[in-house]
Amino acid sequence: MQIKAAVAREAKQALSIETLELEQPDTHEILVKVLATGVCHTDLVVRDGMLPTPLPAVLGHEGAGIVEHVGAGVTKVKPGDRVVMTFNSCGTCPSCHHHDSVYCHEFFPLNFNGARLDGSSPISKDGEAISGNFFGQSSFANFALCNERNVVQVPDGIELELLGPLACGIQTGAGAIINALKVTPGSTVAVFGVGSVGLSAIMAAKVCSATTIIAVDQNAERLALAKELGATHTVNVNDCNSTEEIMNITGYGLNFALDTTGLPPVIRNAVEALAPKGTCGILGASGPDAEICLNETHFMSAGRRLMGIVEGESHPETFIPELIRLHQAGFFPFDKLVRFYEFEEINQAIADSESGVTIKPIVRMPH
Ligand code: CXF
Ligand code: ZN
Repeated sequence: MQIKAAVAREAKQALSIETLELEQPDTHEILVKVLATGVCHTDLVVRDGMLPTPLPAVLGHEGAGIVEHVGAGVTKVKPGDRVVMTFNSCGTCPSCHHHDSVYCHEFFPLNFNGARLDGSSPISKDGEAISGNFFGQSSFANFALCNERNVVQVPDGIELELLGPLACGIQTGAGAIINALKVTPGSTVAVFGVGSVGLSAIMAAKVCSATTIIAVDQNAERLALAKELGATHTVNVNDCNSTEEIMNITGYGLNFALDTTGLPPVIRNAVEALAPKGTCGILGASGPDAEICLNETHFMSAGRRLMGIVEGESHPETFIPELIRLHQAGFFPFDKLVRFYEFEEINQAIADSESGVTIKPIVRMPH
């Protein structure tokens, strides 16, 4: 079938809106009529060639829409179901068997190869190969193919167009706090970097009843929003040394730190602000050459921990509906991060995300 898609053809360049060919679903694939897709920082990292998806590619991995058609072997969803599309996983490796599909042994090939595992891409243009299947979806398009393993049904009673980012950026931040760090009531938490992932983490820390929640950033407007969403303190790194300021606020340091920047010097600051037995989570994609430098004695001698976290260690089928319930109960107002754009404005959405004007752009697809 023909689809309208935004194609990344060159690093750092605008996406071009083109008409492409999309294959019909294979046995375990699902054709989704995409209503809206969030823009995630990872889309831009891939566009710029820092992760291995070959260009040209249809990116987009926070898609929400309605099941249009399913492959012959699909039992999980049916045409008409409301769904979001999340990361893909294999279902057969030891991690998938242990219900830990975020750490699927095939996570990178399945989500970043721009093709199915057999090397085929479901997208093409007049015989030209175009990477598809990005995060098992390539949802910067009005139709996308996903898989039984990365489709998640969502309930009625909430605007479907709002829900795509729950399937990546928002579950990444909230899940890091709730599922991975398991922030405890009464604890001290700091979140370094308060973009969409960091602000989701702030809201989640409040849900977990942390008593001290510190937002660390250099953008005064975002710090103000962090306060509105649950931060008890803000630290602007333009005005002070974050470690000293966190020590002043907490007295002895952090039980939990979460770095959302992926920047090695910021990660070092986050670890330096940990209390004894404190844990720092990291989740940013900083490219293949980033290395973290820590002081060995400081890190070792007080039992401090550093933890890599992918997609908030979420089990999307239960965690996404849980986030929706929290939202409906007023405890997780993630809609405050969102601004909608029309499909023709996708490059403006990306520019506004890069400049920081918009925290979480969502692009509505044309039909
Ligand atoms: C990605 C970041 C790089 C590691 C895998 C998960 N997050 C999605 O945007
Ligand atoms: Zn993402």
